[in-house]
Amino acid sequence: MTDTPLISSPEHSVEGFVREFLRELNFTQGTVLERASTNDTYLALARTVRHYLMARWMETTTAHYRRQPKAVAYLSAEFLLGRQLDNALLAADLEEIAAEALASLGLDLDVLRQAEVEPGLGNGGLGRLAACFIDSLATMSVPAIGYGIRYEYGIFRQTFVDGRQFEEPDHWLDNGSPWEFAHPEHEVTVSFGGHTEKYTEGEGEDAVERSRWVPGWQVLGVPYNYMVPGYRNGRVNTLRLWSARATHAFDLKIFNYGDYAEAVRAQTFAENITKVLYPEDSTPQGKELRLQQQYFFVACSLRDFIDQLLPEGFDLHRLHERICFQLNDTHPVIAVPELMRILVDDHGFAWDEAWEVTRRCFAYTCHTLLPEALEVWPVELLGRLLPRHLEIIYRINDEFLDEVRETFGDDELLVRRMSIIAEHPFRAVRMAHLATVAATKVNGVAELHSQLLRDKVLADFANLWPDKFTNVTNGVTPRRFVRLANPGLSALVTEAIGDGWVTDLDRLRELEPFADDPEFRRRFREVKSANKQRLVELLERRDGITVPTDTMLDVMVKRLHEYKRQTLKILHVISLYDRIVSGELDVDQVVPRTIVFGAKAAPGYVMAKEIIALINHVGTVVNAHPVASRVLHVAFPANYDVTVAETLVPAADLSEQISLAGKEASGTGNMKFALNGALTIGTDDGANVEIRQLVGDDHFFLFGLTEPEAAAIAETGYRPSAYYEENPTLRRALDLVAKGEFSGGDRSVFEPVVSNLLGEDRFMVLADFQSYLDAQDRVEAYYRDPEAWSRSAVLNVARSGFFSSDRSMRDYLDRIWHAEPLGD
Ligand code: GL9
Repeated sequence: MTDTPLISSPEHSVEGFVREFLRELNFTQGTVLERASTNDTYLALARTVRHYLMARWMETTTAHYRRQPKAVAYLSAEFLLGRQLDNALLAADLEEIAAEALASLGLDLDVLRQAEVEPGLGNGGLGRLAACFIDSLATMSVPAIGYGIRYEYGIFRQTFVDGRQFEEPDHWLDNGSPWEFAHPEHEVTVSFGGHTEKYTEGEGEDAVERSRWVPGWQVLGVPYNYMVPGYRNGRVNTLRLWSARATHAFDLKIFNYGDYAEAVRAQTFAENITKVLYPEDSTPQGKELRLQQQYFFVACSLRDFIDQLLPEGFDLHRLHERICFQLNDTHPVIAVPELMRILVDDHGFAWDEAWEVTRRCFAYTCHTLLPEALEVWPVELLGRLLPRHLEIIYRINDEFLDEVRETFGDDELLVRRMSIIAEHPFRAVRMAHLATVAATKVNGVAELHSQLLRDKVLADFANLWPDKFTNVTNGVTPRRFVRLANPGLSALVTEAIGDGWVTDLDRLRELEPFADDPEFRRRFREVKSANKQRLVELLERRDGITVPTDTMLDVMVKRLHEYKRQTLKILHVISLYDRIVSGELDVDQVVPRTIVFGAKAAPGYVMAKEIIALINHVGTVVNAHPVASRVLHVAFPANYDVTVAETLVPAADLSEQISLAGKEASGTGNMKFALNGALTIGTDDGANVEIRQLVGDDHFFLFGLTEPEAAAIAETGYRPSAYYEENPTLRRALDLVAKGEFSGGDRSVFEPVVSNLLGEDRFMVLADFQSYLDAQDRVEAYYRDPEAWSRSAVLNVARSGFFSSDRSMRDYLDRIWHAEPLGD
C-alpha cells in the first residue's frame, strides 16, 4: 500500500456542515434546496455525515492492513442494522451541529430522520445481536469485519387485514442507499454444482490421490461495504455484504448465440441468490436457495479475507494467528469444508495439515434450544449443490467418528448420535455437529442456555471435549438502545454520574444511590412519561392508533412463536376483560394499562398467524367495550421493527419475558427494557435468570415452572386439560375464546388455537397460567406505589450494565478469539 495522503474531513462546525451539505445536494443529488424533495435532502444529509467518517474509515482500514493484527470475522447471514443516520451522527459527534446547520437552512433534522428506510436484513434477535456486536467491536477499536448478505428484500412488511397478517415485499433499496459502497472491481467468483473427479498428482513414490471439483455453474459476488463507526474513538470498521450477479462469461456466451432472453434469464437466476431474506425464525425450511445463500456469502467472505486482507505471499499455515471466523449459528457453517477445500485443493495442503489450521480458525455460537431449529441439509441436496464439500464433510466425519470410538469404545448408539451425518428420517448433514467438531470453542448465549447445551443438546460432545464449551451472555449496544433511543434518560444519567457510561456501562452502578433520592425518582418518572408521550405520537402518526397516555405500559414485542407464549399474555388480557365485564373485578380498582404487542410470524407458520389474529380480535373487542376500555387498552401496531423498538422500549413500564423455561436461549429485548427502566415479568429462562440475579428478586416479577420442573412434567406426561378442569378462571377465559366472543360468535375461527392449548400445549401455557396471573396481581399492587415502582425501575437501570454488548465482546475476546483492541 502506498502512502497517499488522505483527504481531510470536512470542518467540524455548523458552517462546515452547511457547506458540505449544499455541495452534496447540488453536485451529487443534482438539485437545489428550493426544489429538493425530503428524500433528496435526506440523501444529501446522509452523504454529508458519511464524509465526516470517511477519513477515519480509510485510516482504520489502512492500519489493519499494515499492522496485520489478529482480527475477528463475524460471519452472519443476518445483520439487523436499524436506521443508520442517528448512529452515524452520534459516532461522529455531529448531532448538534447537524441540527443547527439544517435549521439554518429551514430544514428539520427530525423530519429527515423519518425519511430513512431501515435495512431489515434480519429476522429478530440473532440478526440484531450481530449488529450490536459489530458496533461494540468498532467502539472498542477491535480489528473486526462483519460478513453477510445484501438481501435486495429484507424481512417482509407486515400488514393486518381483518386482524390477520399479510406480507408485502420490503423494497428497502428503492429510494437509494447512501450508506453503502459497491465494489464491483473486487467481485469474487463462486461455484456450484457439477461433480468431483479423482486424479493422481506426482509420480512413483510421491504420487498422491487427489480430488478436484469440476463445478457446473458460477455466479459473481459483489461486495458492498458499510461503515461501522466506533463511538467517538476515531475508528470505523467495515461490514461487507455480498450481492450476487451473473458471471460475464455466461452472459457473453449466450449473447454470442443471439439469445437475449436467455441471457437475461441467466442473470435473473444468479441474482435470485441474494434476492430475499428467508423470514423463518427458528424453523429452517431446508430450501435449496437458502443453502445457496449460505455457501455464496461464506465462499465470498473467505476468498475476500484470504485474497484481499492478507498480505501477498502470506503463509496460510498461520492463518489462525490472523483470524477467528465466528460462526453466528449454523447458517455459515459450510465455511468449514470451504476452508478445507481452499487449503487442500487450491493450496496443495495435505489433509492433516489443512485440518490442523481449519480447526483453529473457527468458533461457533449456538442460538437455540429447540431441536427443530438446528439446521440439517439433506445429503442429496448438499451433494448436488456442493459435491466436493460433501466429500470433505464425509472425511471429517470418518476421522471424527474414529476419535469417538477410540475414546468411548464401540458404542454404536453413541456413534450414531454424534455423527455429523444423520440417517433418519433421511440422510442429512447436521450442521451443528459439523460446527462443534470444527470449532475451537462452542458457546451458548446465556448461562442457562450454555448449561443446557452442555447437559442436553450437545451433551455427548461436551463429554468428549469439556473445555470446548463456554458461555458468553448476550448484550446490547448502549449507544443505540439507551443513548440514542432514550435521550431523556441519557441526559438524566449523565447529569448524575457523567457520560462515561456510554462506553463503560458498568458505571451505571453509580446510579444506585440515586434510587433513594425522591427528586431523582421524580425526574425519572418525568422522563418515562415524556417517552410515553413520544410513543403515543408515533402510534398516532405511523399507525393511526390512539392509545391513552398515562397508563401502565405493558409491552410484549418479539417474533411470534409458540414457545415465547404470546397466548399466555393474551389469556391474561382476556381474563382481566372477563372479570371486569362480569363484575368480579371492580373496574375502579383495576390499574389502567395499555398492552402493546409487536410481532411478525413466519409466513408459513399457521399457528403463529392464528395467534396474531386472536390478539387483534381480542384487542378490537376489549378496546370497544364501554367498561373494560376504561382500564384496558390493547395496541398491536403492524410491522414491528428496530425503529419502532427505539421508541417503544424507553416508554415501557413492564417488560413481558414469558417463554417456557428452557426454550428462550437468551433474549435481548429483555436487556433493552431493563436498561431503560422497565420492570420485568418473566420466567426463569434465558438471560432473564441473570437479569433477576443482578437487579434482585424484589425488582423482578418471577413466575412459572423452572426448566427442571417443566422437563419433569414433560417426562411424566403433560395433560393441559387438567389445568383447564381445575382452574375456573382459566376455564372461563378459554371458554370465551371457544364460544366466539372475539370472533363475532363464530366458534370455528379460533378453534385451532383452543384445541391446541387443550390437547397438546407444547409450551405449557396452561400450566403456567395461574402463576402468571398471580405475578400480574403483584405487578398491579406494586404499580399503585409510584415511589416504590420508580425506585425499582432506577435500580433496574443501575444494575443492568452487565448487558452491554461491549462486555459480551470482551468475553469473546478473552475466552474465544484471543484478539485485542488495536492501539494507536
Ligand atoms: C435467537 C434466540 O431465540 C434468542 O433467545 C437469542 O437472544 C438470539 C440471539 O442470541 O438468538 N435465536 C434465533 O434463531 N433467533 C433468536 O432470536 N431468532 C431470530 O433471530 C428471529
